Amino acid sequence: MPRELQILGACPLDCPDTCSWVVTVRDGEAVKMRGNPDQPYTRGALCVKVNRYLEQTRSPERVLHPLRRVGPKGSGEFERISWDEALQEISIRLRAIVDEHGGEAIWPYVGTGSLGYLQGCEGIAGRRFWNVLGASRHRLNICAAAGNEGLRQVNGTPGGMDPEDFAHSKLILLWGTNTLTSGHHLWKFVQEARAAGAHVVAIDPVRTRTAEQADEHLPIRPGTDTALALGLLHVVLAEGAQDDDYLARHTEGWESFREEILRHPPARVAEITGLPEEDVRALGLRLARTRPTGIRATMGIQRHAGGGATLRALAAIPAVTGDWRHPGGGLAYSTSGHIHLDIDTRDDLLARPVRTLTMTRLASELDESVKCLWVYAANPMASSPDQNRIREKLLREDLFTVVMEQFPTDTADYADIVLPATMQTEHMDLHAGYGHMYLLWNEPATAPAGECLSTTETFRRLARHMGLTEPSLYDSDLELAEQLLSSGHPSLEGITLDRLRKEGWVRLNVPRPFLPFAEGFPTPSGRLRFPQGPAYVPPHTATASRERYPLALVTPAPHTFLNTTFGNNPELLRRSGGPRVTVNPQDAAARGLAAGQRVRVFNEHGAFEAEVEISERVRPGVAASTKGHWRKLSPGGAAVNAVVGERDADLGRGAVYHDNLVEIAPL
Ligand SMILES: Nc1nc2c(c(=O)[nH]1)N[C@H]1C(S)=C(S)[C@@H](COP(=O)(O)OP(=O)(O)OC[C@H]3O[C@@H](n4cnc5c(=O)[nH]c(N)nc54)[C@H](O)[C@@H]3O)O[C@H]1N2
Ligand SMILES: Nc1nc2c(c(=O)[nH]1)N[C@H]1C(S)=C(S)[C@@H](COP(=O)(O)OP(=O)(O)OC[C@H]3O[C@@H](n4cnc5c(=O)[nH]c(N)nc54)[C@H](O)[C@@H]3O)O[C@H]1N2
Ligand code: SF4
Ligand SMILES: [Mo]
Repeated sequence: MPRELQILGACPLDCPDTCSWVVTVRDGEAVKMRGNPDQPYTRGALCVKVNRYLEQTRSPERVLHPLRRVGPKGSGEFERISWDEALQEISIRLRAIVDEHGGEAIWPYVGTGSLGYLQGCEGIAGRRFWNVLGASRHRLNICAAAGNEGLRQVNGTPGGMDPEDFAHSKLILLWGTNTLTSGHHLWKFVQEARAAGAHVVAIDPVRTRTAEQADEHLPIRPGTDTALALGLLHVVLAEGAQDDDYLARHTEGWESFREEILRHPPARVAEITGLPEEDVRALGLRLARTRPTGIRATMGIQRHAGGGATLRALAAIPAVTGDWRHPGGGLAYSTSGHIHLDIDTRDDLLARPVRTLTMTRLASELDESVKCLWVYAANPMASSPDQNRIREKLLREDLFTVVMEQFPTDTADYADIVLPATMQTEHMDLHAGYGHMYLLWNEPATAPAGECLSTTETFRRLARHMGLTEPSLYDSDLELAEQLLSSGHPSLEGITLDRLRKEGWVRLNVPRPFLPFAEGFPTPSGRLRFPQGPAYVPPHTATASRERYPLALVTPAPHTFLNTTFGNNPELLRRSGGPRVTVNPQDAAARGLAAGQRVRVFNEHGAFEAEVEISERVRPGVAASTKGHWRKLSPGGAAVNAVVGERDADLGRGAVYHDNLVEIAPL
């Protein structure tokens, strides 16, 4: 009789949905993975990508043992070595670097490949080890830094609505978010609201699959959303629909923000946003008259010069309308602000203060002062801005590069040592969704493939090999999980590790419906702080010269990959259709482009090749491609981040992936 087990786990990927999954294990082998039907947010479905997760764990391409470079950097030529040899070589190199140059010569570059609190970027993984060595800090600003900071300034936290409460909304604004691609589990709550009569509006320069399903689509000019927010509020004030009582009791800085709103009548906003004035007015009226209105904005909308200002402006809307009082009203950006785990990275172990290096600035900050680049759960060669310059930096002979990976990525090709990493079915982890209100436990379903090790185990072994004596470097995964859950915050009351392991997922201990700001905000004064001064920060594409590079390129999430993860899955790669760029028929005609033609997309930073798609789905003056394609699997050996610049957004040093100018020409 084969022994069959059902193991509860969680999707580790950087997606708001953090699904609960069930893995069927037969005779020690994972044979089936499905979405957990009992979990209220997952409700039995994963997604087109993760439906292939088990296939990926068995991929013949997986890195299964430590590797040492034998060819030139970037060649991807490696020889197999043992873990002992790898740890020995790494120990010697790290010791020499610390002795000669100090710990700050090490850049621990962790990415978003896993959001786990044990194995991934949200938690402890490696950080105590780096503190003992005195390594530089890593600013993980690649995804949500500008928006987080903007919301902290206004609301005191990036946290907002419980996304499940969209079921109660009467008007839903899907604002710069492609729900059906980048976190589709929200859709059932949108549909519930719709069944009860809600109106759904998508605000996006691209007619995405989400925009197509919405009741209304406003094809806004990229980076101008702050102006639209002000214009909608202008109509709300003209209608006298502001909630004066809420404004008086729970906000500050209203008078000056009100003046700023009054400077943005719909006619002016129409000019900035490229939307018809009557559409701005009509949506403003709808907003004025519909309670509750729920706004969904996620990460994409902030990838502009004014990304922080945009989230500040969006946060102002429910404060003016008083929507925070009602279930289904408010703004849902990320629930991460409601997660209060105790992430004790033991910063007290640092002997002295150290510098911080910035994730999106790898191309410029990977200079001679960095002697070791240690990449884990990241694929910067494909994901980070200014790809060509990163490549040059990674070629430096005296740079010692270690990459912990599951696959031979574009980045792994530049490693001196590659360490084989476990996948989610092979290690344990603790997760919290950033698009829902649950904690999840991931129990390993199988033994690790080959000689793969988890992040936590790799750092424990390395610490032992280096003879480090700090006891907390040796805490087991279960001990770390207990520590994480021990913050004492009321939202974790009753959530024990035992319970999590047994049940797989547990809702945070918060009321339902969840009205986080009905009675005030987590700011020092307890009041929301309206933005002061000029609210609108124009995008780069509006302030830079468009003479040589006239098209505004946006590069959002692809349907078939998650960032560059799955970019090597043969079926998903086939379904993606390869690198594409979509332009409006007017822009295609001006360049003599024919549908399906191979083109070069280029600017002062570099170029990539793509197949051109000609469609009214993008507004004139805009070109749309996606992130996620691997360089080495793309025609021409370059991908979209070859044309993305290293500029910072206005707040948090956020990235500007949707705010670049390009030109397109036939190949
Ligand atoms: N399938 C899939 N899902 C993913 C990911 C993936 O790669 N693939 N990535 C994950 C990660 S890491 C993240 S951070 C999230 C990202 O997911 P989202 O937050 O949805 O962000 P994007 O896909 O970058 O952009 C969303 C939409 O915003 C539009 N947009 C771009 N600029 C503007 C603008 O200035 N104004 C407005 N109104 N709209 C604009 C784009 O056209 C796009 O349709 O998704 C996660 N989920
Ligand atoms: N043009 C453009 N570029 C973008 C964006 C955009 O909108 N446009 N979006 C940006 C955003 S939002 C993000 S979040 C970043 C993401 O950029 P990165 O953080 O670099 O994420 P990925 O590209 O998914 O690469 C993650 C890698 O981690 C590996 N991995 C997964 N789990 C583990 C693990 O447990 N251990 C180890 N050692 N490795 C693991 C995977 O195999 C994968 O190769 O990309 C950014 N890049
Ligand atoms: S990528 Fe998102 S939707 Fe897909 S399984 Fe993971 S959490 Fe769920
Ligand atoms: Mo992200």
